[in-house]
Amino acid sequence: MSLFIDTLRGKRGPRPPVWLMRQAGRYLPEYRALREKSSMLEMVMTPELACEVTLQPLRRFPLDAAIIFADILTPLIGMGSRLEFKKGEGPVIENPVRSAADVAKLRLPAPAENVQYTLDAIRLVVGELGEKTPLIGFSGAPFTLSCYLIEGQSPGDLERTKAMMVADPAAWHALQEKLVTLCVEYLVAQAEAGCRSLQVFDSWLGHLGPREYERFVEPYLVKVFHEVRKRADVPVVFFATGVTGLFPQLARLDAHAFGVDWRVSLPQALRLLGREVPLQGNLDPQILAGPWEYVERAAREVLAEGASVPAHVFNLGHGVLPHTPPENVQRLVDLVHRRSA
Ligand code: 1CP
Repeated sequence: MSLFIDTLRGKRGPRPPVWLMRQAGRYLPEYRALREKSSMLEMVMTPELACEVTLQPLRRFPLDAAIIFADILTPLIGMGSRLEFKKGEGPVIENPVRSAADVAKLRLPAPAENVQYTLDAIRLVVGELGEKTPLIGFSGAPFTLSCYLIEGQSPGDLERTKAMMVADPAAWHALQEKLVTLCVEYLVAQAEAGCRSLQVFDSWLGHLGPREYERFVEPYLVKVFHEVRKRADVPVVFFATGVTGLFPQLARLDAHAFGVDWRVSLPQALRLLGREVPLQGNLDPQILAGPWEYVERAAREVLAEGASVPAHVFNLGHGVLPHTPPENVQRLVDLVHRRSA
């Protein structure tokens, strides 16, 4: 039994469960120490290291879930992308996808071949965590993965992505079909390896308006949820930022719960979604990095709002920032744990 899993399935417990997006990462000195010796990709691709980094925040804080240390971009390597994480620049893909011919060249190896290192890391983490703390697996959504593949770097204003969408729809749709398969197979494989929940990250979706979302993205995202729910019996969360204007459309996804960023209140998000569904969020990560007195006030406000929606998983509205004091994370987790509904 797990408070986190029950809450995602719509069952309210004595308090909201809490985990934080990017809870493993540069704000932790023990992460930076390992990172000095290995690159980001080496850490992801070495199951023992990925397992260690996944567990680091759990050793410090009594979090209610762990998330496997990987990246939404690592499965693209097996498709043929030459991916690097460059210091100060973020991800760079040396051979971006710019044409139908580039799309045709993308391979679709099975997860056991493509991301065996992550599946092995999941088995190690699950062995360490046992029954008590569930592990979350994740994937980038087809749209956000397309943004990185096409732009070849942090997507910016999505100039080339939107150009392909409208100027070469055949290439766009062929790319989406491949990425739906990648995403579904990757998520199902993570559940089979022991993940008890899955999260789909569509971090760049907020750059689209509702009409282009409906035409170029929605059919594929619907398919991802439909297929994953058919094949894996674990709750699946959808997360994107800046998508308040797309909530009426996103509500049609067969997701167990929705992650909400800090730009909208939880009750307002629920009204826009228009259906009774558990929500996850939504403290502003920038606030968490500031003075504790204000963090406390803001966190209590999130808790109060969370009490008015069908079920609430406490989280940030986006990932933990590198300049966040670990002390604030400690106090935040304690604050949520002291809360009983
Ligand atoms: O040490 C370092 O320099 C690496 C920084 C880092 C980390 C810790 C990157 C590079 N990825 C990760 C791990 C990661 N990425 C996790 C692991 C688990 C955890 O949360 O503890 C997760 C869930 C992700 C997901 C991810 N990667 C997303 C979706 C969520 C989001 O933040 O919107 C995205 C967009 C990425 C791409 C990515 N990877 C790394 C960076 C710096 C970026 C963003 C670059 C950009 O601005 O486009």
